[in-house]
Amino acid sequence: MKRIDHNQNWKMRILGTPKELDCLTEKGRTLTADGGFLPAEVPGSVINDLLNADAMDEPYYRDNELKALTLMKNDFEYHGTFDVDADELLDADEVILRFNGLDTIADITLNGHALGSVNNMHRTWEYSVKKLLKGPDSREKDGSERVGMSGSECAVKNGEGLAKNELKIVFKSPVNYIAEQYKADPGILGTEDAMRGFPKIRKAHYMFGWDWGPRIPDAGIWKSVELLKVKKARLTRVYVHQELTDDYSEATLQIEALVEGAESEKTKDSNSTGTAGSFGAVGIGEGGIQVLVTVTDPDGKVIFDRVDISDRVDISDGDDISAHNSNKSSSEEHESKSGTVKITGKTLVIKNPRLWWPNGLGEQPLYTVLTELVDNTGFEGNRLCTEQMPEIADTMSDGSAGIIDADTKRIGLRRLEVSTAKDEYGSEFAQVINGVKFFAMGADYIPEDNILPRTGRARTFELLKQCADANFNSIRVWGGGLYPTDDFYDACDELGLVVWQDFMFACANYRLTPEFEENIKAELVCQIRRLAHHASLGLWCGNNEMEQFAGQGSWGADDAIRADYLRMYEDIFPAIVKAEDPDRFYWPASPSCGGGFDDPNCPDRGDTHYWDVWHGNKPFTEYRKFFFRYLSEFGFQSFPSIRTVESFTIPEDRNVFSYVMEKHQRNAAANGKIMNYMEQTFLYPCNLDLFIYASQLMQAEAIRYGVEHFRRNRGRCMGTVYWQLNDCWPVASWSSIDYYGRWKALHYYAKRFFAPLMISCEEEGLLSQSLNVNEEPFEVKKSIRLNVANESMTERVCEVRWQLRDARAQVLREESTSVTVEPMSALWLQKVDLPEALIYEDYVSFQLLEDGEVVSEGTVLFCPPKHFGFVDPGLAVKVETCTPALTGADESENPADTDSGYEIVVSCEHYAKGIEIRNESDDLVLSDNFFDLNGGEKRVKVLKGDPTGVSVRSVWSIR
Ligand code: BMA
Repeated sequence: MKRIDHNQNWKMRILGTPKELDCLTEKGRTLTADGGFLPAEVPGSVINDLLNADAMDEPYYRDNELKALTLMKNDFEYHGTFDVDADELLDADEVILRFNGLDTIADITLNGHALGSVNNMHRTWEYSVKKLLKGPDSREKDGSERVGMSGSECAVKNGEGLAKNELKIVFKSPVNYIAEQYKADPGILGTEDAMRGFPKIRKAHYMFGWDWGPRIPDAGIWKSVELLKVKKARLTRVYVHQELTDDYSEATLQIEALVEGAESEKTKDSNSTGTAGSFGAVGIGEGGIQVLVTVTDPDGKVIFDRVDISDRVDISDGDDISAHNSNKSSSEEHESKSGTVKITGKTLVIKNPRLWWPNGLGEQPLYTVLTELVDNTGFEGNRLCTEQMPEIADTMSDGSAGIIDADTKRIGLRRLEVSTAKDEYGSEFAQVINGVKFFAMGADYIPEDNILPRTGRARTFELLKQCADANFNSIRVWGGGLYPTDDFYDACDELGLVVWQDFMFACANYRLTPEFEENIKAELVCQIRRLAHHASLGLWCGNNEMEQFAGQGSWGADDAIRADYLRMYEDIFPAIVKAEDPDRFYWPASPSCGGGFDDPNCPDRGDTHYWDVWHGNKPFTEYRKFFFRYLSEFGFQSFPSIRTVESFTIPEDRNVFSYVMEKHQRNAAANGKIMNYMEQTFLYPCNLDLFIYASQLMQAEAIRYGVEHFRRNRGRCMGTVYWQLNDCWPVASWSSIDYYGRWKALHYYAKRFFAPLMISCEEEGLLSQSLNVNEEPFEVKKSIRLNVANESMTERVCEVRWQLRDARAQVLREESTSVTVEPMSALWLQKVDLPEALIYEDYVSFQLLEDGEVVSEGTVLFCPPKHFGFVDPGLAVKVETCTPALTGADESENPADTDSGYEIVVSCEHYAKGIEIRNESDDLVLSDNFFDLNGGEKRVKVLKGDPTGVSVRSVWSIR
């Protein structure tokens, strides 16, 4: 099969009379007057094209979101032209036009013929188009039979053997569509942060607004368009089963290929675009069509060379596999059934496999599995030379050497399971890699942008690398967004980030009409087939928060909605996962205790979303009252850097309660919450820049307070995935990295609290007893209890030191002890009472040393920072250049860290808490930041950005 991308020669226009033209710039109004076309990018979007033409204003600036939303009340037309080579057409048995992603409600026309209508951005759409394509008049070519349409309709000849074909896609306004849908069925509701009617369209929910996202539902051809030239047959799915022996000395691979016969001229009904394919007379196996598998090890060495797996053919046409796939009745999607066979040939045994591990636990070696479909009829003896590299073979899959299709997958050899075994507390929820239970450490991922063409491989990779740099081993793809692109999973495979993958259903009720059911079944099959081979894919999860909300009757969920709920997530979805990805764990919802509306957010079983801190206004000390089994959401908001704020404001807007700032704060009452928590924590920060700094520190402290507690209770708790990693536009939110990639304090904190070897302190002080300064005086307990968490596979022998100090950092008392920490465990030290400590003037510092080097450290106060008697720490900062090779010691545990060759040296005379280092543009990424110093100095590496003109501040500055 040959793929020809069809992403060039596109234009776009606003259909009809654009509504409320104020949403466009003056230039935009001129350009689009009288239905004028603008150049279009594919893949791309309406907003992207209009921005490229200066036809609209930046939607993220001030309140321009409103203009963008008005724009989306229009319909849009995309128009593309492409040439088809006559010889190629003649050569193909079938030509398929494939849309990898259309957003969302659209009608497609090819050369004036309606191909079909689409209604799901999460699916791919295919149409068999050979008969509709315009080819040149054969009489002018070589006398062979004309391809394409009949003579009278044949295209005007356009150069040698080429003719223009015209593709038209009309996108309906997503805003109007959901408004109509809502009117027709007002009982289907979801979160009030998104626009009414959003559950009724299979378009990423967040695009209609969320409690961190704007209402900017862009539209367009968001993924590539391709023409697939099929000869005889093609591979529609390759599934790699793997099994590891209990001692991990052998991995057995079994490759299962679905081969779909081309839709031949004879079998095809010209009025339909979706009739079944057929192999016709071509058989499977030697002499007919063969499936050959080549496996290459992580070093590029071929370990299985074109092994024929066509010895076992299931002529039941792979029906069990495709049973849930698509629409039998609809002719709109080309999904042939009866023309498909399933091939599961001999198994391949890899001795001493190099195992794939999550970040921090080992390597991420990836094997390559190349599956080739070879047509031996007419190619007797013509076998491709065996040294051929997979890439070469892939590009040659055009039939020239008998290869008619090929599929390349990179896989990791590992056993990745989830244990939900019952135990003394309830039931655990623990991910198990190669027999080892690991503590999941990560964050929830939301889509990176509302304007999808702004995203891409480099940006996604950088974001995920920064997760690995911060010692993440996990990431949850939250269900209100999109199924990320392949780039996302490639990066997770390479970086060792285990993906918790929600299906894209969140915070909404759905009505399971037959049409909706067919649509979502096809969506699931399509996504599972695309993603199932990824080493990083940890589990599939039915939805975000719907078991909890439907169960409690939110958004009008009644018995009918609940019945549909159960059908979807506890019947249809697991059956599809079983058919399409049988080796993977399925979990009905997040949070859940396993389904059936059985106390979904129970703290003692399954996964939990804990929001009493933040949404419930509880102090973050509340975290210590719980021992969740796996915390898949908990979070705390902060403001992004002042530089990020400046990007969307004018000076007059720069007050957190201003109209524009509130437009960029989507969680109702959140600014009040920040003020409330601020009041409990810090002195009043007297300007916006300080307020932002304080809000970030507060967020970081809150999440640290939780994570350290849960890691100390490793075993009972086996995961902390905080809400949320990233932003989709510049906004105040729960993220740890903002829209522009700026690290908030939380991301540096995460790097420390997710470090494999981590010391933390469970202190007793005012925070855990009473924050009311006017309470009748009582004896405040002051104590520390240290804990060392070891999330690594080796036993660690370390030294623990702690000191009681005064505010000038003078040591009043100190102790040290040596500890041996078992692999994958957490070790408590003895509690130490400190009756002599002065609540408002003394603090405790502690360090964990390995081979004489401090690998983890921290400080705790006995009162809230606002009441601590900080003295001016006398902070100073300087930048030094150094040659990385000469400095030798790499302080970081992260081999992924890069090094610019600059070091920043921070020093102080007295205790400094929450030291922030930043440059003018606030775009540094450092090996550490927002740390405490007990006097003395600390050197940090500059990993990204220009350190010229750096400045420092600490909690002492918050006044
Ligand atoms: C959760 C998520 C999101 C939301 C977040 C913050 O529960 O699933 O719906 O954005 O909380 O409120």
